[in-house]
Amino acid sequence: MWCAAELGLEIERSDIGGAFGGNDGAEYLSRNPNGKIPTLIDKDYVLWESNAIVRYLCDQYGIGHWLPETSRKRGHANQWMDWYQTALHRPMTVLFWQLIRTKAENRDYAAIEAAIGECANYWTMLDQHLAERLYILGDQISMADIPLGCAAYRWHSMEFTRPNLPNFQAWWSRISERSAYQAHVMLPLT
Ligand SMILES: N[C@@H](CCC(=O)N[C@@H](CS)C(=O)NCC(=O)O)C(=O)O
Repeated sequence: MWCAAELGLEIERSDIGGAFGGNDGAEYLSRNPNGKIPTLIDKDYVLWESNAIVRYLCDQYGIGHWLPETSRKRGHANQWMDWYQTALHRPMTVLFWQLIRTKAENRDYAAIEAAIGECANYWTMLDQHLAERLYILGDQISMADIPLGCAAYRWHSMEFTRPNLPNFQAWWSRISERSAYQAHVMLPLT
């Protein structure tokens, strides 16, 4: 939704899954057999996997810097997008489930500590990468910032002690000033 808003696209959002349900019904499963969200429906075109959706939106409707113009820049954008999915997503999901969706008395604090440490190591890599860049690919925001930008909000919105990562924090502050990010990402964690 953040990506679509940045591209100026009007998308009707239907809340599915979790407390809303509906992702295990035949209609939804016929579009996305995983029963997961998100699923994008663009006229007669159906697409699932969030990063694939971001790439498609930027490719089909992207303006200027959102879809990097060279293969090499797209390579780096894809690298960081996939890195989020394959490296950060798992420990970030542990934190989200433990701290947001599990009552305090039932939490696994060893798992939480381990996940904080793992995420901190990954965020430190990004912090080093951002030492000489405003955004993940350089001077301009691009599709590469979208998955990590969403995760950065969650990282800063849960209660635990975070390491001081000045470049990462400056990047996150920059992104947090964007109205599309505020409207679609900076929402209560539930
Ligand atoms: N790799 C997939 C992950 C999809 C996924 O796990 N979605 C979760 C939310 S982040 C979901 O559908 N949860 C609702 C449920 O399982 O009922 C993507 O990025 O789209």
